[in-house]
Amino acid sequence: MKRKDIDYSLYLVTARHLLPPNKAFLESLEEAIVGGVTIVQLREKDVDSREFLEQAELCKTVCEKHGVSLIINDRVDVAVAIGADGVHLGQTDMKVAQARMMLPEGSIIGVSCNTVEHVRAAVLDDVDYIGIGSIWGTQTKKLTNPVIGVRGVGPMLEALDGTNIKAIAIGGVKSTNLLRTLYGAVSATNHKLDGIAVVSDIIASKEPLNAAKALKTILSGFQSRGITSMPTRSLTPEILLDGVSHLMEEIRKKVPLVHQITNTVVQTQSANVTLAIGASPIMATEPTEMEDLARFCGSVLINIGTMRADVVESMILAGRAANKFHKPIVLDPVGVGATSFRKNSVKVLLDEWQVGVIKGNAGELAALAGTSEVKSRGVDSVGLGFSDPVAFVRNLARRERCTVVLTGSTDYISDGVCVVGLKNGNEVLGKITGAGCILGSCIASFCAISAQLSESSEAGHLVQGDMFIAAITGVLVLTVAADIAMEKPEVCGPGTFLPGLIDVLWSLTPAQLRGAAKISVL
Ligand code: TPS
Repeated sequence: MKRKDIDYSLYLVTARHLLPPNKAFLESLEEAIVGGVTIVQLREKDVDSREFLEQAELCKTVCEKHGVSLIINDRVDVAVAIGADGVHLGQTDMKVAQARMMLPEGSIIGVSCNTVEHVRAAVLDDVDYIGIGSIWGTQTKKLTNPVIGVRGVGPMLEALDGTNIKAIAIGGVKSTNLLRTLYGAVSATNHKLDGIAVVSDIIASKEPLNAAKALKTILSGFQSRGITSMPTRSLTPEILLDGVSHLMEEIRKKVPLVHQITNTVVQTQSANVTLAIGASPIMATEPTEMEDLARFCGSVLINIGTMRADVVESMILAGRAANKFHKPIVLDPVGVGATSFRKNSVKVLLDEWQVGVIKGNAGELAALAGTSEVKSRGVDSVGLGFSDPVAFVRNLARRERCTVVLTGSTDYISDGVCVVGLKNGNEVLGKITGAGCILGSCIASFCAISAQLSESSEAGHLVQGDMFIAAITGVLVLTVAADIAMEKPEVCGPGTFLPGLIDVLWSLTPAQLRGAAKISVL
């Protein structure tokens, strides 16, 4: 087989000790291959050479029967002895150049990589593929290196740009997190994975055929949707406002439920604003009801404003369930730069699930992106903000693979390709508590209706709906309503502003919004 013909999409790494009781190794292996495994790595730890060779011969027979490649872990001598297709080398195994000298011409060489430096070395060694791991925590291998996280894969893939080296993600990958893994493990340059490798999800299964099939279905659904390619849009304010008007009309007709785990300071006003724009709020934090809620709610808002350690679990479960049912997640990382608890919690959440929209002020988004360009005080940002906010939101959206809303005197919104600037909104919004939080509720409500209207319910589509238009709608509705509310004779300050705002939200029409919207495509 020529090197380039190898299909790395579903890569099985073996582990005989993980087989369920009464399951024979070769039987399991064959079922897994029939279920869709495209390449096999025999991984034997703590066995003597004779036993390793025997197992390798047996595996080779099964693999050859089904036309899949067999790779040997670590032991180059075993690979040579049985005529395997190649070897997989860890960072502490034999060096690539040495292995290449021992192996026949055309053999596959793969290397485990945990850092960008490892990837660079693998590129210099001109290996055939790299195994990027561990993506998630795993029980299968004692990890000596840190868990990378789905969001850590992008820079490693980027280091492969311009090469022909294939990339596989490994470590805790399961059918339950595969879509999240595929969706998130993409570089800002749109370099994607060529496959995923699993041990326990297949080997420890009593039904390896079905386990492999489940993974295969998600893999092919994902590929056929081509969801990882950035959408190319040529948008004008008019086209965007058509989309906004449509969502404003539909939300009142369909009244989507919006699950909100939010700030306890502003729960009531968030719920009232949600009702006023035509959606229906559910403010619930009990971990055991998260999955049921995701089933029938249109979206979930996660706001960390008054987050406690005991709510993190609910947030994880809520987002995981939302991803499972293809419902958008809106993350409001309130004051994320203020404490390490918030910073760590947001990292956990973003690694765990694929978010649809992230909304924050300059200080919050700077903290999230890890730049020191913007300073914050408590939950507010101070100073001038970003020198190039357009590039900043676009890059963050690409990196997190979601829509990003940067709030400020101009609000910037990007889906990673297009950036719009919105200039509505009133300074009185800054004088009531939780203005940002109610904006999160507005965005989540329009994400819910957008998802509900989107017809695509294929397995490959992790985030349904048009998050970009939904976020623009959420921001415009609130900020235009704020402008109109301030014109009302009965509104004379922050106290009367909030009820006035809720009244305007309640009666705001698409035509009114169109007339007042200050939107530009940047
Ligand atoms: C292609 N490796 C990293 S995590 C892990 C292993 C064996 C355990 C995953 O188990 N890349 C390739 N082959 C390898 N052997 C490694 C990396 C090293 P589970 O799927 O049960 O979490």
